[in-house]
Amino acid sequence: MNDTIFGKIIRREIPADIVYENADVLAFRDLNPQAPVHVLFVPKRPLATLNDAAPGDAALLGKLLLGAAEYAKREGFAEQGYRTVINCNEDGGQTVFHLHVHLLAGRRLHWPPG
Ligand code: DGP
Repeated sequence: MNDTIFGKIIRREIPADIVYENADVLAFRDLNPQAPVHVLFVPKRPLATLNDAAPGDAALLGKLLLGAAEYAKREGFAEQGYRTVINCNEDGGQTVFHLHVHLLAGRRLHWPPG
């Protein structure tokens, strides 16, 4: 896949407010937050979209969600609640083509999102 701004963040070529990291996952605050907590969990090994994930990526996809839950517990808002979202392609509103999980928290989130 082509490189993206998230690849540059992973390689520390451009700055980001990194809040969580493990061997496979990096997480940093969204530049345009939609909630008091808005963090993006990205795989260090890039996939462009969820459509590009293969069965062999199942563990990596799970690690993104487990990372989000671990962060929520660590930061103390897991019990209060949060939302995880993956946008895919045009109708999903995806703008950066390096798969990422949005973690939103810190306010009551509306549903359906519209
Ligand atoms: P999506 O629309 O699902 O592709 O989400 C992309 C998000 O990435 C969007 O909420 C804004 C965020 N974003 C875009 N460029 C940057 C950047 O350079 N740094 C950070 N921290 N976030 C970015």
